[in-house]
Amino acid sequence: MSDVQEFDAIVVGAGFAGVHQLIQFRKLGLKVRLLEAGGGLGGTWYWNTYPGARVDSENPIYQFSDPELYKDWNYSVKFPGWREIQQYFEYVDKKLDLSKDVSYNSRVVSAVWDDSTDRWTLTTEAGSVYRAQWFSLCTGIGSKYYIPPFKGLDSFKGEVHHTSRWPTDYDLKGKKIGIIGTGSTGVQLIQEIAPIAGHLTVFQRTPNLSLPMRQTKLDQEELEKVKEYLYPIQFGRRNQTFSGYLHDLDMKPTLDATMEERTLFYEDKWEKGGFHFWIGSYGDIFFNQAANDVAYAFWRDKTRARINDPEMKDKLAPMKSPHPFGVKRPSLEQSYFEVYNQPNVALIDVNKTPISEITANGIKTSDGIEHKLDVLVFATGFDMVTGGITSIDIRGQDGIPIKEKWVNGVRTYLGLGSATYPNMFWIYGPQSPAAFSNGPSTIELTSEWITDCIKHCRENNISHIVASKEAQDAWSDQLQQIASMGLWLGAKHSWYMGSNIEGKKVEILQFPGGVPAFNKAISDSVAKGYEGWTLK
Ligand code: N01
Repeated sequence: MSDVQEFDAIVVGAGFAGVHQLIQFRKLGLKVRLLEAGGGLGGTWYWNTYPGARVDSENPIYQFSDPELYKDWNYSVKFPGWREIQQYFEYVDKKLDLSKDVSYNSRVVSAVWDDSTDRWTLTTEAGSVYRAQWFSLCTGIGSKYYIPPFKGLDSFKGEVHHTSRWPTDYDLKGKKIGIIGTGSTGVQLIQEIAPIAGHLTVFQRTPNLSLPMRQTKLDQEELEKVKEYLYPIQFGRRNQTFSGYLHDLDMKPTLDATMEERTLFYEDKWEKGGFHFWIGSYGDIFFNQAANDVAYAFWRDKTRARINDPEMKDKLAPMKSPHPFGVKRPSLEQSYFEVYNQPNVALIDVNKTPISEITANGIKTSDGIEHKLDVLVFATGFDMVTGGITSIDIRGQDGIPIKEKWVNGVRTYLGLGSATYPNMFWIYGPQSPAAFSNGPSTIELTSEWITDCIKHCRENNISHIVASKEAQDAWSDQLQQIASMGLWLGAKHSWYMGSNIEGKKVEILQFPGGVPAFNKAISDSVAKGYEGWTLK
């Protein structure tokens, strides 16, 4: 065994969450090490560099809220792409000299708790060993990529890529490309490469109810003029809106609005773009199927008008919604639906003609057709929300790996930690608002909670804190109840319910009650003397 390196706190993962924890822990005076599997900062934005990868949160809220950081930084566009977000992380790194506390290319494979010393021991793939009292999992919701076990997977003779492991400087011009998957990743990639592909065949299982992004360039001079007074207000607003964005739900019931009012309201949201038509729209879309149907009909009619071929209209924007609108975070698109009007783009509905096998030359569907390809792209997503945590062998007080504990369902307290795993927290993970919210909003909120908790423990001679089983059961059950009061369970054929991964328990994985309710729950626990936690 190599020498053990001792720290107060270990953070795993260097995306927004991990970087925020590193900054916070340093401020608290902790000796901290951040372990990152990749070769740089950025998390999602380090790994996801496929053409068109771009965030769906609009400026300024996709950055840290610290004025010291935003005063010298502006994005060039409202919704920045992966390269610019990587540059943002490089800027933050340089400004705060972060990398000296980061071990790159260090994938953590195990974490074991010792009750006698109140310490975690973490081991990396390369065999390095770290020990610390506090352990913060910042592994994100989409770090473990997924390729479905198609028959003949290894027989394809062309190039195969999963979108989250994209090769650098890769030229797809003129190639015959097949893409499986039309989630947010598929949408972004498809609209980007359709214009340059020789031929593009898209294999779709669920139509993507994607909204117009309405990208714009940002006026840099204007930003400089407003940021000093406007940004603090905008960042302050994040914990007050349902999803941690600047716009919020309108709680007037959809069907109480007259047809005229509703049309004007919808048109306004539609023209604003981004998530205005989702979390800036009527709030009852999440609870009332009739209201949801009206929103879907508006989306469908707008979308069908952009597609020429009647069959294509039915595949991409069917008359009946494939799932309640908005219970999955919508993707934002720029030209996604128009690319299907191009003669070089084909769309295969795999519900009608499932993929029967991958062959040496391409993909064979159940109608016997072999779709010949040079390149096969898997935009098939991830073992979402839990995968980053369960892929580490984490053993707590009873020595049972967390992966085993969660086989019959995820159990957490406040989406922050789990019973029998003391001094271990996570950010933007299971049973937190995660993808139902703007990343940095929930991340900063949770990261500050964890930091304050550690500060409290240190000031009060408490060496360990762990969620009680009763509190955990209450939170996990309440979360499923909230979900069943609304329409969220209608996303049952997707990662939102864990059903994209064979054998994974089908249940809602994230807290759907909104950022203010989440904030209230985690704050109330503190106000009541860390109710639901055992402190020793
Ligand atoms: O992954 P996904 P993703 N046969 O799981 C299909 C974030 N993100 O990488 O929908 C055929 O959503 C699957 O079909 P279905 C964002 O939170 C954000 O796109 O399960 N198809 C689906 O179409 C997002 O939600 C941005 O029926 C199969 C696709 O593959 C999350 O990451 C950009 C299949 C997978 O879609 C994941 O997005 C990108 C099979 N056997 C990602 N198995 C931003 O804009 C799966 N599919 C910020």
